[in-house]
Amino acid sequence: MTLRASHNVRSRARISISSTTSAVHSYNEWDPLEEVIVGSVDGAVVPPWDAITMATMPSHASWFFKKYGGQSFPQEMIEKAREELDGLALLFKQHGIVVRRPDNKMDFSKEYRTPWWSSKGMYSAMPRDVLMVIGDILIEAPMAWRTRYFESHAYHSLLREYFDQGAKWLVAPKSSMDVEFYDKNYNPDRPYIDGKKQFPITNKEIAFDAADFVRCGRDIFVQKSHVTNDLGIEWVRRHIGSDYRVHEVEFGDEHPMHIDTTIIPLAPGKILINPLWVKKLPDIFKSWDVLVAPPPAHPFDSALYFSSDWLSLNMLSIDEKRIVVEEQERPLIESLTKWGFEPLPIPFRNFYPFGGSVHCATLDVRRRGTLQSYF
Ligand code: ABU
Repeated sequence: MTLRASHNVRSRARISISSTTSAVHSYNEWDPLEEVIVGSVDGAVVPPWDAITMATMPSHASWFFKKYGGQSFPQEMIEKAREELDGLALLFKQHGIVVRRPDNKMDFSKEYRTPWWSSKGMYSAMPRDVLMVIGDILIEAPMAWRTRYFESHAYHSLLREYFDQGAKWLVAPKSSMDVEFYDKNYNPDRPYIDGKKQFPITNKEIAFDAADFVRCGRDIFVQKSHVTNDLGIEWVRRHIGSDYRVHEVEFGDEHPMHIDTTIIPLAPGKILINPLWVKKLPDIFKSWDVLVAPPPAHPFDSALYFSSDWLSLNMLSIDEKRIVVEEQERPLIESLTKWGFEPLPIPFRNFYPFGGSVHCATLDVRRRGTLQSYF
């Protein structure tokens, strides 16, 4: 049933609210993709150098962030990455998928303040980090970097549209990100103390990035990371309700930030793993086929990345067979083909220095499918 309602007496606009179907609808990483948000690098500003960026940045890339922190990304980098994002959007359109882009009304170069600190940056390049879709719920993540405090606003006009079209819109409480939120004793050179993984954020307040969660229908997997804490995981668990089971997992990445280069579910019963960090999968996957990823194609050209070398695995499935993958990742493309998938290679190398690849650059807003249990 479609209800029509006037949402604002001062505006003559009428909005259409569907009570039965939502424009937002996605339960897993592989159902046929119908609508996707593709990020934008326009106006991207390098994160200022601070304790939290230092903790999560590979040391080989630190010179770049020390030099350019708080300034625009070099224009040439932006232009090359923009071209690749536009190519990705075109590929989706050619496959009949609706593409949405952030509205870019944010000025990321503008300094902003909270009662505790000031910052600026960063971009609307990575909708995956900021937003999560679980069924018809759109969750705005609270984030843990000061430079990303207001980033979700780059998507607010889209979120408002999705809300008008029936989606639930949940905003997680933002932490103060004051000095006590960060662990002043955190030492990146001591990732474990007494066998316990160390993180630069505390549990003083709720924090998570959406990209630390991965969805397999009723079962959702999450890792604690440099941007996701216990409270953040508990907040998601409580708010998405009893249709879902949230499983906390831990792997061997010493500096984890985002799970989407660690375990990559590709289809019911099929999961790709990063062999460097995943020595053992949780028992729940025991009936699944485990595909072990080959090493990334060019591990040594990553001097500027603020990510690991494993962006090769940061892919997006448009259905159970077809996967968008970076074109230079030949070993991975060959392995996926051998396993019966149909990789769709695209140039995306120039996007890597912004800290992600195709999965990070997108948010699968709607996939055709139903809520199921795959375990
Ligand atoms: N958000 C993708 C980055 C994960 C990684 O550094 O491997």
